[in-house]
Amino acid sequence: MATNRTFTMIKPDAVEKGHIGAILEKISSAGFKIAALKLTQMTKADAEAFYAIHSERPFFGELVEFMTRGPIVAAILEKENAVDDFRTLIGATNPAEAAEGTIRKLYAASIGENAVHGSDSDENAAIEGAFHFAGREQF
Ligand code: RTP
Ligand code: MG
Repeated sequence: MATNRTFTMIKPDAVEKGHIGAILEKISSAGFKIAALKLTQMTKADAEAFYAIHSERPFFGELVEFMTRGPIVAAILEKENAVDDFRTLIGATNPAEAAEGTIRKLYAASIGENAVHGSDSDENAAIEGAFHFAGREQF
């Protein structure tokens, strides 16, 4: 399997609770190399664009409100099979259904406030990474 990339955000709930360090440690220990990293905050327009695919879902307004309420950590991660392996590391969307030891099982409170984002395809990883990082911020 070739080395490739995924995109992640440590969401406002996990940042508020002081879990940035612990989550980055889990990510590094799982073999992901950090190719880009920053603390930032999305505007309402940013979140509406980033989550445009969910714009017709009933939770869209809540999702935009949540994702913009405080800073996030955005990162591009590199590893073999990065997209699938990262989604395994974070666990199911609903932390109640997430496997033991996963980031969402450890740090997420609910399906809405679930601590981390992980891209769902190589194509979306590239789009989402470019949404948050200029070329010169990617290593
Ligand atoms: P993500 O995109 O954040 O990695 O999460 P995911 O693929 O596991 O889940 P997705 O279906 O893409 O949903 C995106 C985010 O929307 C929020 N959500 N809330 N209240 C709800 O029923 C609900 N469902 C989804 C979550 O923050 C979810 O991660
Ligand atoms: Mg998703």
